Amino acid sequence: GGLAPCIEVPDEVGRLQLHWQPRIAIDGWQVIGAEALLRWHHGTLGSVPPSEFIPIAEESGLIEALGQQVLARACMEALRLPAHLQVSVNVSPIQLRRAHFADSVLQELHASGLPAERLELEITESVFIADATLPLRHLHQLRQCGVQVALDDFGTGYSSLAYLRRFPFDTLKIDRAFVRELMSRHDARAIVQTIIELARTLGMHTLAEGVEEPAQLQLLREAGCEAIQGWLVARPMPLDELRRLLANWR
Ligand code: G
Ligand code: G
Ligand code: MN
Ligand code: NA
Repeated sequence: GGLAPCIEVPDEVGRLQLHWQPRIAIDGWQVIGAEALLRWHHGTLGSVPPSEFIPIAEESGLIEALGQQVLARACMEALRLPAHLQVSVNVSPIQLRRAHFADSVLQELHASGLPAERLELEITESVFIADATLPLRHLHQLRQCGVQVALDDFGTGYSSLAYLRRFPFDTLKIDRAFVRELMSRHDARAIVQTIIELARTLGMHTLAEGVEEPAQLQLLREAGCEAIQGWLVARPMPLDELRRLLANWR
């Protein structure tokens, strides 16, 4: 298909850029970290969203090299952010099925000098659709070394609750589908409240994504959510822009 031949050209890697979206503690409004989101600027196609090129990279097997590039760059850029900020990197389930995934992450941390505690990997529930033995072994190894692990898009999978028994995630990221309906749907509100209580019981942190309106923030605060990410605070932006934002933070 259309994009596949383009993305296999190695030169394209040069047009890949990380954008950073800050995350904020609801209580105190400090920036506690930022999520790295990949952007691809194609010469003729313009800006191609990750929702289009990530699946192609996954199908073509290019995701392993791409994921490694993202990790390397994220670690390097993280060193130009304040040391108390954690950086989150999205990881494809395909990456987690490679024999040397954990080793390559540790190698990247070592090469960059970024402390393991500053790195958070975001895993999606789709990891659990197939046999998760190897992915879980990688995650356990990394977590033992201090790397944090978050469950992204929580609540959208088939049996989300069962996944929580399979790995001690550090953070649950409440999917923005629930946040979007927080004001309009009573069931969304009940689900979010339940996720937050569950996370607290299990000793996990909570973060709501896709927060766009003050009213959503208010409900999340009342529900006891710890942190948010979303356009209400800031859109994803290049590193230098994030550094400026942090310099002028209230
Ligand atoms: O920025 P947003 O449109 O930026 O991202 C869309 C989707 O692409 C999200 O589900 C996000 O997790 C995913 N994504 C963004 N960057 C990366 C990346 O570096 N690796 C992987 N595997 N997914 C990413
Ligand atoms: O699946 P993941 O959480 O990694 O995806 C992050 C995606 O969410 C990115 O595409 C990012 O650009 C997008 N995003 C971040 N904040 C908001 C927001 O407040 N509203 C909406 N609609 N999308 C957002
Ligand atoms: Mn994510
Ligand atoms: Na998400």
